[in-house]
Amino acid sequence: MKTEITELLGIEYPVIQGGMAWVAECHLAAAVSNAGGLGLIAAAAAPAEWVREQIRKTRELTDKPFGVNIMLMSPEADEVAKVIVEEGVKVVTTGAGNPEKYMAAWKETGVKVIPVIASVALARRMERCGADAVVAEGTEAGGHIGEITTMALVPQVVDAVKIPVIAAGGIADGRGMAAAFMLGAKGIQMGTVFAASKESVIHENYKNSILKAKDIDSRVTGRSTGHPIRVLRNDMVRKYLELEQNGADFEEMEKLTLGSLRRAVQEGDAKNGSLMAGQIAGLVKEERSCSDIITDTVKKAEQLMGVSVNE
Ligand code: TUI
Repeated sequence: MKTEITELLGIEYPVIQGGMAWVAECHLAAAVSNAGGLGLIAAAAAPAEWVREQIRKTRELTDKPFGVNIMLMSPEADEVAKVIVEEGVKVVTTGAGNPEKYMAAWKETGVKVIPVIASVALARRMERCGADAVVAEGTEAGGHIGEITTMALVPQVVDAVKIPVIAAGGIADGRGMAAAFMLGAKGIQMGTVFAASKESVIHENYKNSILKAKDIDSRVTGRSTGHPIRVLRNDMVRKYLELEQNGADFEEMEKLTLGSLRRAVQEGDAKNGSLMAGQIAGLVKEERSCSDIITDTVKKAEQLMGVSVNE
């Protein structure tokens, strides 16, 4: 399946893995890349040296292209930006901010830069400062989100920029992929379905929470603090939303969420951990390999579109 994205990145299928904090490490990244997509290591708030180590480990597990996702709110972001250059990483995606100050250094060394954006304004700005593509991520996505749905955001971003657009948020199968192409996207990014894949190293309780989730099981915490995060509902989320509704102060709410993603991913605390996942979790019913996920998704999308995407 050839599109501007497969050509830009030198990959077989225009499928990118989401940069999921604590979830997207070397094994998942390599599995997605080996399956013909673009695997990503999520730098999240991890130390830059951890990212370097993960890059080197991923290279041992795959000879295909892979990338690093930088979470721009991380205090380590400056250091991670340097590690990307030093280690010769080919692709970087960014989230939760504006990566402008790193663009010149990355472009100079030939790193392909794909910011994840949630608005037309940021997409335009990223194109002006040299982005190679953008991921337009709708509010259906898991984790830190914007306001606009994928259905409304993708065509508006497609009309606003000339660089290729990758659609994200609410996509977990070939129907979602075909819909994204109809909106003008040249590729898709999926997170939740890969978090629940066989190669994902997250605790089985977290995986089971995704597999069990229904359509209405996600909630958004942090709307009042300006950091909206989509997670699956549990005891912690109920308490958080109660505090938020009662106008509790930031520190009180922060106490609940501090370390909560690690508690979910590593300890399997499905009650008090932060189970970041998208609204599409209800569609993810079984643990499949990354290769099965990608080939099923692409096959179904091609069948629905009736043509190969380059025609
Ligand atoms: O970044 C994501 N998803 C994430 S990051 C994350 S880790 C985290 N943990 C706690 C608090 C915050 C983050 C978990 N999930 N997706 C990409 C994304 N970026 N969605 C929305 C945005 C975004 C939002 C505002 C990008 C830029 C922006 O404003 C930039 C500006 O300065 O204008």
